[in-house]
Amino acid sequence: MRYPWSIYILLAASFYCINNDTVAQVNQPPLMFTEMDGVLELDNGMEIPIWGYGLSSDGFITLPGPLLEYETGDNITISFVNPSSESHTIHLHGLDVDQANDGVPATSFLVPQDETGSYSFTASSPGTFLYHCHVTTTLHLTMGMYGMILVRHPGGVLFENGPSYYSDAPLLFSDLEVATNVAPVQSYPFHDIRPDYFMVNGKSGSQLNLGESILSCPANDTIALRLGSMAYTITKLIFPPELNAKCWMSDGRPVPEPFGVDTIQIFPGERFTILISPPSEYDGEIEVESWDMVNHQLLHTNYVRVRDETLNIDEFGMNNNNDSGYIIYPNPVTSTLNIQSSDIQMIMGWAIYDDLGRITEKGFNPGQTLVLDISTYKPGTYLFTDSSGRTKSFIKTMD
Ligand SMILES: [Cu+2]
Repeated sequence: MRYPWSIYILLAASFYCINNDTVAQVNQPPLMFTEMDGVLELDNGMEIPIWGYGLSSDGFITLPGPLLEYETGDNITISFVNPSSESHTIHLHGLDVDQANDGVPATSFLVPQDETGSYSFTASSPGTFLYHCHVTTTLHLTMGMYGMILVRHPGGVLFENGPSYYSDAPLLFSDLEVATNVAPVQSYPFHDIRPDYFMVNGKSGSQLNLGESILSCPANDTIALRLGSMAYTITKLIFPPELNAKCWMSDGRPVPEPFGVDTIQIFPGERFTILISPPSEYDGEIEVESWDMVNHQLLHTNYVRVRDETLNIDEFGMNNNNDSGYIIYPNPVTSTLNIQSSDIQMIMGWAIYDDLGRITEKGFNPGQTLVLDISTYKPGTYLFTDSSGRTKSFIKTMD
């Protein structure tokens, strides 16, 4: 049913008035902010508008939003400021929060332009959770307003009487309709979203085959896949048998008896924790299929690459001279590293990997130069890489 705009404005205004007292002003800088002026680079190089969340300390929004990590027993307040021109919320999906703090406009509160809202709750159970904006939800979701929350026991323990593992790999599946992002206001009615772009952690296709998207651990060690879906489609994962995939948690809670899986379907809003153990010399892929929920048609397949960590060194060609796109000096370096794009392309998202393929440091730099203090790095060979795949290796030495 179509309503005139004025009805929406009236409804929004009434929610705000009723709950005005719960829109708290906080003294410290808010943890998060939201903006509607972001840009997502698609796999084909096209740039489309996104809305989203970012950390106030970073000053930029990302898709997905920042990964939030807590420990059980933490008394958490997520405060967020909204300088954007529309009202937004943060709905804490799957967490044990009371109604006033759950970010659903009708029962909680809206955060209008230039207001700060805060959501308080205690993290009660370890698990994988999601957050997203709950205002005109289909539209604000396709625009990119979501992220993942990981909760562990104190000390970083996920399973109190269960297995330990090498690292967490958060994988947030989502999709969008390009035409809606390009012209969000005209996409009326908002619920009619037909996704045509499919992402894992905001990346798709060849973007997933770059450094930080590849999941690595030592051979026969274990990675905990923290899976969650913010998609409009059904996400179907197909695990190669060599990975010995085992499901340990569903919807943020342990399953009664962990079970082996070769495929798993994740519906919108669902979460799973699946442990995988790549054998020695393993280099393969988990297939991520996106299925239309109405027509049951396969719309897209992405691949998440999993690799024995020791293979990363060869992959990066650390000792070869095939770097491209950057001038780095001095090299070798002891403390101050100057990084300069060798053409007009800006650096944007960047990461530095050590010789085991682990991320040492990462950031976002919308400029052509970057100066880093790397005095605390251990001596060794490192690789600087950016989100468009340009790389440059350098050697860190002692003073
Ligand atoms: Cu929103």
